[in-house]
Amino acid sequence: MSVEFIDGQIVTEFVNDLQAFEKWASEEFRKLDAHGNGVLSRDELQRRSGKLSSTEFELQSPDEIGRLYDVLFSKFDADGSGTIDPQEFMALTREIMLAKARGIGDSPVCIILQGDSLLMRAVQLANG
Ligand SMILES: [Ca+2]
Repeated sequence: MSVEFIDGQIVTEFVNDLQAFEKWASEEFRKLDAHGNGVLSRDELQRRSGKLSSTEFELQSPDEIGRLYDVLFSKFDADGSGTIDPQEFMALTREIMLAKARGIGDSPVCIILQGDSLLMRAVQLANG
């Protein structure tokens, strides 16, 4: 765990680095896929929101993040199957991170990073 300053541009550049981002997204998908059936349920996705709210984005309450995931889940469950497949997950995660990048904007914010989070990868990439 470490404390880093991060701005929206660092996040945006990482998300737009398709090779790095797709590698992270596929690893994260496998971790979230608790049932190992190759798709994510709404409940499997919700576990992630607790992690994000407690470590990386303390300004957002769990309720706010829950509502965000409700909206995004229905938006990105493109085929209406009630589950998110890897391709849908990547689109979902990308949209969330770009939204967070816009929220952070040009003013660096201080955040606590943990091991394998996407923002940690973004900071490592930016620091070379
Ligand atoms: Ca689906």
